[in-house]
Amino acid sequence: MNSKISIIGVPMDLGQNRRGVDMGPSVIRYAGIEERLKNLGYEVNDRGNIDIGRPPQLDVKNEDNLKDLEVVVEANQSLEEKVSEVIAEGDFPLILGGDHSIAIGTLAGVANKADNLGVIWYDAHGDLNTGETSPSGNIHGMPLAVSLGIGHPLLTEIGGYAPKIKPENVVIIGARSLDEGERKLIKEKGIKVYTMHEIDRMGMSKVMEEAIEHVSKNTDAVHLSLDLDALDPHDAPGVGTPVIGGPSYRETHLAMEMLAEKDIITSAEFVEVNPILDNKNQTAEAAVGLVGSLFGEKLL
Ligand code: HAR
Ligand code: MN
Ligand code: MN
Ligand code: MN
Repeated sequence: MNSKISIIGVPMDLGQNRRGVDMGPSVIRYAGIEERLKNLGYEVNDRGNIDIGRPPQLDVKNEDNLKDLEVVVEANQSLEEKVSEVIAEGDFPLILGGDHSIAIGTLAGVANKADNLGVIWYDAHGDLNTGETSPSGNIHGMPLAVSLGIGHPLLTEIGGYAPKIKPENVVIIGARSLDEGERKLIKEKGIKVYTMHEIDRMGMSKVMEEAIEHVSKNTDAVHLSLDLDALDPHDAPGVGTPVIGGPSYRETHLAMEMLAEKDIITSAEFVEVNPILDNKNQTAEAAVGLVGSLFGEKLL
């Protein structure tokens, strides 16, 4: 693992309806992320937050069924630049959300420097909607589609190129809420998905073995995009769109440990922590625990 980590906060809450997720970066910092990583021997550079040029809250969909498109585009452009800068300086980019729409900018920055980027999308949702298929118009339900080059050109062209990733290099883990259009896209593109059904049947250990194999094949870098709503709401209540029946903290922890063992992750983001909906910062603390295991923390 890279010994230098740069943290970038993205206080974005315009990709969805519930305010509060903009405080995600603050509460994850408060839960001790920097100290946790320093204790593991990493050099940590907290680069502060991306500025979100934020208009009055309208939550109005434009004619393409996209809420707050312009602000989301602008923030993701700044994020793309910041992530590119961090990678150019040789650091591991660790991004703290903010809602999941920020993965658009993260992936734009990360894929800039990789020829074939693998992606692990750990999420209760597929985030494969477009303005046409989205039931909500919320851009946080679209970043994986956007990164595959599918969606509004203002989003897909962030960073000045598209697509960022190829469907065969993506693995979705933990899915249990997929919309009609997302299912269609998964089949059309042949995207590898481990839903809760496969996790229940195979166990997390086997799922991760296969997932790691899948994203390491033919790739030169691997990004982890971890949406805290992937976890069961018992273990991560502080998220805007909880879905019952998810992997536990323990199972997710094991997934992170297996990624650390294989040492394949070259960038990561932890998103969707909403302290207003949380129980005494439990979800931010879970996020920090998972970051610890991703970066090699061991009990003995
Ligand atoms: N699929 C639904 C939509 O597009 C709900 C998406 C919820 N999204 C997230 N991201 N929290 O995973 O509106
Ligand atoms: Mn998501
Ligand atoms: Mn590339
Ligand atoms: Mn989700």
